Amino acid sequence: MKHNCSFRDKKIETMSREELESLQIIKLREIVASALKTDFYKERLNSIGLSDAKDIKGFEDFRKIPFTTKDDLRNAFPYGMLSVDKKDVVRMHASSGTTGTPTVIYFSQDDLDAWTEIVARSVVCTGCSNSDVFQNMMTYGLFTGGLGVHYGAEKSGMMVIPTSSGNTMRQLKLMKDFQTTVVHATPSYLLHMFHQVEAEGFSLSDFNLKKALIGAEPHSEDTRKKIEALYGIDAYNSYGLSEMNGPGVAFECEYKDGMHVWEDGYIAEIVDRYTLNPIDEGEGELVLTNLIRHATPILRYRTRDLTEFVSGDCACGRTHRRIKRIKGRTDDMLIINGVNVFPSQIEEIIMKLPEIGNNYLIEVSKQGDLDKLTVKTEVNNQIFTDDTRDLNKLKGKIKETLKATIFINPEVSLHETGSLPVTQGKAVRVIDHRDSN
Ligand code: DLL
Repeated sequence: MKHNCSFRDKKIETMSREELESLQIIKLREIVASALKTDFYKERLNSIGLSDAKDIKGFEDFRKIPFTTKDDLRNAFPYGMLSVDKKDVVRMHASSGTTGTPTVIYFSQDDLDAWTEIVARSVVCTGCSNSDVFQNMMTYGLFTGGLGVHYGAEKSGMMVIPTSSGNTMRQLKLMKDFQTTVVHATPSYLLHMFHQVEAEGFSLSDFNLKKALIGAEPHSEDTRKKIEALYGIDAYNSYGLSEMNGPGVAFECEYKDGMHVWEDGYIAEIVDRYTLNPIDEGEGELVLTNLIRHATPILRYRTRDLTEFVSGDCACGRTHRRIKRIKGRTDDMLIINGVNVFPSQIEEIIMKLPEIGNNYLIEVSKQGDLDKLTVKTEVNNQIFTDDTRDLNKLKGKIKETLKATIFINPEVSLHETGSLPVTQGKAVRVIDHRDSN
């Protein structure tokens, strides 16, 4: 394999640890100053005696800041985390909350510029250059994967084809017509797309694909290798979350040996998943602080993602620390074809319907290479009459309501009261048949 390491900003990407850490502290003070302008952080930071960002002298002070959680963001909905005047906000994105309330993030133009720069750096770090044609197959919309990568990819000089997700026939046609060299997609979608190539009347030799940037959902090293072998390309892991802007938090370089966390943009900590104390070695929960988004500052955010730091230096020469691929989550959030869903969201929706009984079960499985969500629910027995129209109507209603809220088209099956399994003790509501390792 050819290693052709290129830097976008060599000075920043190869800073010494000392330089990086002093830059982080400077940026931290600026972001804490913005945080103190929000109702939420003003109260939270004042409660630990922090009322002036200048009081942050180093990492010791930083570690006194309490963690921020998804629930905090949800409780601050819609504007409790906003630190600037609404007229200075130019974009918002949102992702699933644990219940119906989404978590929302706002960007000023400066915030978007900083994010764009970091995404441009990320794609260059995988070897992309202005001679590439980049097809962005991630959803454009509230999800950050589409628009977030779009501007960074443009900034890197690539020609961007903004296809968004879905419509495989059209994706393949555009890949052929414009000789796309790089795609950005979820790994599950790329596996799925491969099986459509022949079915849609194409052959691999029609394409000029060289690379795939894959992320937004957990996947194994074997999945990466499978994608690489099927298409004859290199695939690079990309990690991010909307609370930290979206994609561009951590990216693999050409050596594919862990993802570099851009430490001039984020402070990464790994904490013991039980004690929540920061650890330098071993697996734990990733906690991130966003140093570059001032309109919605988020400090010490518990991502719930499990990973560990990669030790040693990377052969590419970048000094920004690397994290290993995400091993799992510490909460029950499911990622279904790249879309985040909490079981509590599903429960909230179905339990509002009067026909629904007490027990339900959520099953996630693989259908081909894509994930499939099945919601099995007990219903009042009156509905099981000879007339199946009532049943089908109810099924349709549940499907539609779920689809409108969680953006996933589930299979729904209805069961007689008392027929779904009941577990002793804590109810088991979710069975995940996928193998995510
Ligand atoms: O998934 C942002 C993104 C878009 C990342 C495109 C990469 C590419 P959210 O919808 O907020 O944001 O979901 C964030 O997805 O906390 C992880 O659990 C999971 N996740 C994201 N990237 C990876 C990855 C986007 N490379 C949540 N490996 C995160 C494993 C990932 N899990």
